[in-house]
Amino acid sequence: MTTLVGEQLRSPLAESLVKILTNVFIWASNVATFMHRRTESPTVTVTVPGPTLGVVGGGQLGRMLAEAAAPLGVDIVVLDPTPDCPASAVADQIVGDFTDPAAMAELAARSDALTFEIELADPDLLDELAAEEGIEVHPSPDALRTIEDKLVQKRTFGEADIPIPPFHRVDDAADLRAALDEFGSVMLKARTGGYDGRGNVPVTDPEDAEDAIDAVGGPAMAEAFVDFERELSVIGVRGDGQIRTFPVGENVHEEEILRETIVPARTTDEVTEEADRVAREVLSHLPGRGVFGIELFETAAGDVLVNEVAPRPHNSGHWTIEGAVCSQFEQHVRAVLGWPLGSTDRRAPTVSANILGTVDESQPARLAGLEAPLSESGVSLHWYGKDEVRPLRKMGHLTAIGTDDEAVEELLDRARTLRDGLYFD
Ligand code: AIR
Repeated sequence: MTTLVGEQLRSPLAESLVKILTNVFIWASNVATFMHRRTESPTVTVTVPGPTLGVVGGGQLGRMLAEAAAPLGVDIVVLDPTPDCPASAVADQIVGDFTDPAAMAELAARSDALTFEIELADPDLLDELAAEEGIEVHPSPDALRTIEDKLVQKRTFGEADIPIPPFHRVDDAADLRAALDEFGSVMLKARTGGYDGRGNVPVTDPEDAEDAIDAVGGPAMAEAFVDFERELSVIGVRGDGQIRTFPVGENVHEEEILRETIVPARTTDEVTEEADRVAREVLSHLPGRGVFGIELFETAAGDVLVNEVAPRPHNSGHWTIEGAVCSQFEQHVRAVLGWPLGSTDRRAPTVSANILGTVDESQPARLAGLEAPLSESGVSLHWYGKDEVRPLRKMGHLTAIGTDDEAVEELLDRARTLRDGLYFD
């Protein structure tokens, strides 16, 4: 009987029938999978005009966000107090303070989702808009609250057993002297508001305690001075149920200001893996979707400690525009809107070099010497469009893409030489 059925099936008519039935089955299961996916996660659609992302802050980060959003069909509107802020060249701008409720309400009214590119954004106002207008805000204002106060930030990570340098709360000179007594040298940091080295004062001598307290000008925290081997950073992104990290970068700072980022970092595989692990751990304690910049110290013993975290795209991730498959700015737009994330893979060894305000006094910004970088293959210029150059202000950056044959030191030298040939006249 079995043999008979087998022989019957081998007839041409039966074989065609089996093929048809098989195809119908495959088609039906494809439809079922598709319908299942549709109910699991909504499909991404764009319209004209596209979805609008409202951004608190319209500096260079807002500008590069808008540049990345355009190809996705996403419009950007920024809120910034400076008329004609850098982002306004590529996005709509509402001129207003970050803490002005009416300006924030206008931003929410014009947007489908809200984010921020500066820690001066007000988490309470963002929470109110989320509750009253039902607008999504990413990252969560709670992540901003944790990060904007450096003492709260370090306490949160310390309680989560994330490796950090030891620290103390400092409200007055006596607290600072106690910290010096315990740690030897410290970095005194304003708890809020400081960035690009502003609000950070290194202190070793207890005699300097009063002056240091005056210099930070408010509630502070003192961190044991870390004699690090090198500084690293990881740009991480949390999307809708996904977490991705970019390859680890190595950062060169001078006077507390980032000068260059080198990818790949010149460190061991073990340290690279540990940096990625620590960064993912940090991300798991910061709610909401979006890009986070995690700055780390590598100690002489090969340990990795968290220095500082930013709840936004970060200067040390600018290399990803040319150097990675999907940049930190595009990832941020995708993440905030709940869209699938892009690949964080590196395309090539990459160095980014900041163009800082190499002037003694503020003056109208006019950058000269651009012939060389513009003539060089694999080098890109990003000018932020700030009309005034101030001492050490971030005015733009150069990115140099290399090949796996070229030592990253040579790429770094090339980027530095091109950047150092630029001047404000
Ligand atoms: N920024 C925000 N936090 C740290 C940095 N660097 C970026 C944001 C912000 C801009 O710097 O894009 O809007 C402000 O730059 P400036 O030079 O006007 O202080």
